[in-house]
Amino acid sequence: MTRTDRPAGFPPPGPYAFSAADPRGPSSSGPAAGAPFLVTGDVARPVTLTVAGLRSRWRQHEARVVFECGTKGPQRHTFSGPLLREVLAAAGPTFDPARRKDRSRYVVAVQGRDGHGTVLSWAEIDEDFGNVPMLLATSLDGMELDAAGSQLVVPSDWCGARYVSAISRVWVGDWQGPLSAPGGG
Ligand SMILES: Nc1nc2c(c(=O)[nH]1)N[C@H]1C(S)=C(S)[C@@H](COP(=O)(O)O)O[C@H]1N2
Ligand SMILES: [Mo]
Repeated sequence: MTRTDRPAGFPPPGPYAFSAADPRGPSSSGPAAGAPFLVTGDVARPVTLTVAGLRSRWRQHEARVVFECGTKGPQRHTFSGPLLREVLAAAGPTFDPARRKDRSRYVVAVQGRDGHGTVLSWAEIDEDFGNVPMLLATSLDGMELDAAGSQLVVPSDWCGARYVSAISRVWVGDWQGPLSAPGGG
């Protein structure tokens, strides 16, 4: 196993290497067939999204990132895609958006088609808390992800494990949900 020391001062306090790119127009490559994933959980409007939908419905941002893979060493990539918080906000999490304390109780679970998955807290992406510009990538190093599926981009992470690729499901919910309502959601 290779191991690269986390650089001093990582993660940077922000702003992260991140810029708003020109919004791309809807894909001209025909119907959005590839790699749909579900946004579900404690949301008012559960939705199935595709990479083409992520590209056409939200402003695209670019993130140049470096992260370490435990087996492959440091990886540098340029991703583009919408902000995770904007996509999830459109699904309507059931918290009271005016109450920061309410928002702070929510978690987000991201699952890949191979079963790898991770959790984050809503507060990590919330502008009033961690304000991390996580993306749901639509492209990776210039390659469109329509066939492969979207990938979670976590510019604040040194470890690559949360960069979940081939996303199949994103679940948003009250952290108490799984405890108080087993099987629910
Ligand atoms: N779906 C899925 N995503 C995943 C993984 C995985 O096993 N499955 N591995 C993670 C790990 S450990 C790392 S380091 C990065 C590697 O990304 P790269 O191969 O594009 O550099 O992907 C992450 N995303
Ligand atoms: Mo990794």
